[in-house]
Amino acid sequence: MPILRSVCPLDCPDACALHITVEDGVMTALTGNREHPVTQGFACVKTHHYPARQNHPDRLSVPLRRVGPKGEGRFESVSWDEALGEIAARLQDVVTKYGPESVLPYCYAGTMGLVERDQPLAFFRALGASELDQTICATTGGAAWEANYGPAKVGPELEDVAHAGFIILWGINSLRSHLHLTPFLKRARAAGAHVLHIDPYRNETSRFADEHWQPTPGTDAALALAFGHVILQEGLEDTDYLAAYANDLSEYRERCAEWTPERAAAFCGLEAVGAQRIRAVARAFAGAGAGFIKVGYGMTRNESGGNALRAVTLLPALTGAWRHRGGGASLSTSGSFGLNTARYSGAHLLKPDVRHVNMNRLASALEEGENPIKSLFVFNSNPAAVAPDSSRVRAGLARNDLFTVVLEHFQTDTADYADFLLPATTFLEHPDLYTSYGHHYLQWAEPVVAPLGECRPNSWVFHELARRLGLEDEVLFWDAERVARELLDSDHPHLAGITFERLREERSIKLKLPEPYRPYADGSHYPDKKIRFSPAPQQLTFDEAPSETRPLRLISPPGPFVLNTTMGNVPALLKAAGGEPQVVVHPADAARVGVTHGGYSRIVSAHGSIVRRTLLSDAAREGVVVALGQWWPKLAPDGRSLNDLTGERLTDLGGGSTFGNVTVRLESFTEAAD
Ligand SMILES: Nc1nc2c(c(=O)[nH]1)N[C@H]1C(S)=C(S)[C@@H](COP(=O)(O)OP(=O)(O)OC[C@H]3O[C@@H](n4cnc5c(=O)[nH]c(N)nc54)[C@H](O)[C@@H]3O)O[C@H]1N2
Ligand SMILES: Nc1nc2c(c(=O)[nH]1)N[C@H]1C(S)=C(S)[C@@H](COP(=O)(O)OP(=O)(O)OC[C@H]3O[C@@H](n4cnc5c(=O)[nH]c(N)nc54)[C@H](O)[C@@H]3O)O[C@H]1N2
Ligand SMILES: [Mo]
Repeated sequence: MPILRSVCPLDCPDACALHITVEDGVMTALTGNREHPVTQGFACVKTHHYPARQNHPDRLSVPLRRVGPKGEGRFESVSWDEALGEIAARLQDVVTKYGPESVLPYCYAGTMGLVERDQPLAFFRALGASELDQTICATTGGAAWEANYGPAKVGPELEDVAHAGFIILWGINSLRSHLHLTPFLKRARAAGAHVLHIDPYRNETSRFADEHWQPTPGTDAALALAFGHVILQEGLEDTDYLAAYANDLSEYRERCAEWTPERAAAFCGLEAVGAQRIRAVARAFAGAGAGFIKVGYGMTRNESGGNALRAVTLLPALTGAWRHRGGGASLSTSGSFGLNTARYSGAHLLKPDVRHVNMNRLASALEEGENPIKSLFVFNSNPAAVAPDSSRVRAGLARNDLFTVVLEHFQTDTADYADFLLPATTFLEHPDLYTSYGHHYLQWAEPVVAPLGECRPNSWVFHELARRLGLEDEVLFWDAERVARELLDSDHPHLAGITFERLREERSIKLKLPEPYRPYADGSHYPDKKIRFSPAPQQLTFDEAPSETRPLRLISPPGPFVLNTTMGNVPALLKAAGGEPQVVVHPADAARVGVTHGGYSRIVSAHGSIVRRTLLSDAAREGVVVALGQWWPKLAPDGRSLNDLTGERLTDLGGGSTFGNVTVRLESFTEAAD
């Protein structure tokens, strides 16, 4: 029975090296590659169930054309030739009548493989379509990181976390969203490191940690500045490191002075932790030398999110932790790969003055108005579920004058609105190149099974359309190997000696990093090497704050058993996740409105309302409603998306999404009453 190599394509920092069992041409099992230093032989529960997704009876296998009204999801099968011919003609018609900027691609991270992920954007850039700003997830964190440390998000080696002396898992449920960090946390702990988890929701990672603090969401900047307060007040900062590599510290000192531990404890809702413990942790972090903070994206999804991430990730610069192996902070390792992206995804074809659409504002871009989008191409994404203000997104998708093409594995809620629904291959059926945002291995995967039915890679579809529209740049027609060779054609030192031939043979190659790799030991990556303490980060106040009508804040962390909505129709995973979407509410908040454990409640925000089964637990802190994971709206009891509750407001930095900003009220719900 052949065991074949592949790479997990899901949007997760771990980018696991996989072993796939194929029997009679069918994938039957999957495990982590034992030889891979990060994957270490195990896959997470989601990926472990990928065979059930791959062989799902509902996989799309032929091109489809809409027959019923938009949103109803009724289609007839057509040949590829007919589908592509008609799509090209209608696209050409839209471009002629309304101009190319009336066309918008909507894509994100359904696959992290670079060939099938963003390379198709070359087609849209050549066309002169509106440019999608891919802001739904990581841009606030990225902008904040780069504001402190200069170009590119880089971080210490995952493996070096084993050397950390004091670890803060700050706003990350790493046991679920970054599972392969765990062995290194355990090693650090065995060597004496203390692990503190800072998260408003008590989850698997809180139970793993030695200590858990449960702050009010959106207050992280205040807490980080209070740590700074103690460190500066007690002279625990690394004066040599700061003298060499900090820009002006004076404003930062003033900010920290304002945030006494007492004030922060009260502001952050950490009365139970107390100012003394905040002081003790600041001392221990500074005293550990190799203090390490793993930051998640959760803290960035609100109005003060960029400032929060800046304040938190300046702490290892303040203490000089970057000088020590295993010390520092890590948001992402994605900037370490040094690939040549000059022409990747047609970057060179992007017109400087073309219209940009922030993907968090799809609802508005689709609204009839001055120049609404007239043609939408969706691939690697499920905007009817994941994009903010989804009732308005759906209203836009329902427009009869919008020509929509969706490339998918399944008939998602978004696909229900397609004029053409095209069957896409999975990562097991097409080759691709993978970086990672959690480790430093570059990986290549070849197909391990034949495509199902008439499924085709995204790249093939856009090659065909480019040909039909007479577009000419060679980049539009690159195959996977050509894309990989181009990306590897770089003189970045981290890629020294990594050729496509080696990658095809070895499949996973570690970047050539200095040993030990301490990316900010010699300051920032700005030309002057100065880390930007100034302008100083601050705790911003929120325009959308809890009020009498909406007293609770809603957060929506990743679900343990799903990956955004990608695994959202795999029965075993849905069962493990409780069979239907749920929210967790503190018993005191529930009691006030008469909501009982296991019953349904209506959750009302400024943008909409949804009905969800409600679990009462102090795992959610008082004042906070936790909605676990993204579900297919059509599989929710009311057929609605969690994002009916969220809005288009953007963050303080990077134009990011504010999924953690929403204020809501809870009402008890009985079907009889409604
Ligand atoms: N199992 C699973 N793993 C996933 C995903 C998934 O859907 N499921 N999604 C993947 C994707 S797309 C991404 S971007 C990453 C997400 O990565 P992260 O956003 O880092 O996600 P989590 O690790 O769940 O960490 C978010 C945590 O932050 C907490 N949080 C929310 N608001 C705040 C706040 O204001 N302050 C603080 N301190 N904490 C807060 C939440 O309760 C949650 O536990 O995970 C990836 N991995
Ligand atoms: N309320 C709330 N909303 C959120 C979040 C939140 O925390 N709260 N998290 C946000 C975050 S962090 C993210 S990253 C986004 C995620 O948003 P998306 O990137 O849209 O992720 P998914 O929902 O998983 O949808 C990906 C789709 O791509 C498809 N797909 C996978 N591989 C391929 C392929 O090779 N070809 C094609 N054509 N399709 C493929 C899958 O079948 C799936 O339907 O959601 C965001 N939405
Ligand atoms: Mo994400």
